[in-house]
Amino acid sequence: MDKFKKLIVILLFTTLVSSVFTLLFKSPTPVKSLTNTVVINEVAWAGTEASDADEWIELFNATGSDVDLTGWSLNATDGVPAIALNGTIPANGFFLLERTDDTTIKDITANQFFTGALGNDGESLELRNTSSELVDSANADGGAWPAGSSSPAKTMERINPLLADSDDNWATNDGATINGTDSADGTILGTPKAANSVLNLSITPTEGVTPTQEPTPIPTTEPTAEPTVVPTEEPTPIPTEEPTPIPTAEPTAEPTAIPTGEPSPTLTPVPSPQPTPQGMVIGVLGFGTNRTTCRLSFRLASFGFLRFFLPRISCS
Ligand SMILES: [Ca+2]
Ligand SMILES: [Ca+2]
Ligand SMILES: [Ca+2]
Repeated sequence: MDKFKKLIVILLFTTLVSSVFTLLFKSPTPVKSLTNTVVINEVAWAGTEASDADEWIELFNATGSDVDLTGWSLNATDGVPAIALNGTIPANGFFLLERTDDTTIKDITANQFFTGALGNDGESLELRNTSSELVDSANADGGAWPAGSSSPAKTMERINPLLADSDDNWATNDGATINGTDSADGTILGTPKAANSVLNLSITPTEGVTPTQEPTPIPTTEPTAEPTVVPTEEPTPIPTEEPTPIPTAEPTAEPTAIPTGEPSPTLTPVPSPQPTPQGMVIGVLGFGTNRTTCRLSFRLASFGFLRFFLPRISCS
């Protein structure tokens, strides 16, 4: 049993040692090139308003890690200036090179000094790493500087530090976004150790990886609002005139019957022969109770078409 236990221990130990050796001597993952991770970000080739000799250059580290620039170089292709860099540029930070001394930008401390003038007619600058690999450039195609001005002394600023050097990727400081003072306490028309006035991209660098250009989102056209149907005004009903009742003809007065023709004469009834009154007393004969009264009366009599009264005397 003891021999068996010893065998187990030996096997386990061997396996452990083998694993450790595998981890220790495993071929390291190749580090990606730092090309384009540190860029030439701003060039004050015209100096400052205080002095055209007060030139300065700003580098920018587009990665999330500090980069040791020692052993790197920043040279003009014509040989002046030729700067052997020394120092570290912080992650997403700046590295300021002032010409001659620290008063070029009075209120900001330089990371390094250099000598040799930057020609105002144009220079081609190259940034190379310790292996002399070209990391970045400024005005690589030569000729005049693509941006910046000498009067007033405005710097040449990189627009997008993640894009390669090209004339289109440089612009003149806008004169509004500025910082720093020159040796005469004047304003510097540039942005030493600060974001460029013309910067148009926010960067999110990935450590140790060559930053690819941040895809600028294609601005989608603002969706036009769903065309809202403009509510047509509720048509206000045109008030129809209250129909005025057609006046019915006033009932005409009961037409009075127009008497036609001559009124027929009403026949006056022929008085029937009235009994003659008792008549007029014409005399009394006798006395007392034996008295006789005689009266004269008339009686209507007719004879053919003639009519006349006949006198009559009666006594009683
Ligand atoms: Ca300074
Ligand atoms: Ca110059
Ligand atoms: Ca700047």
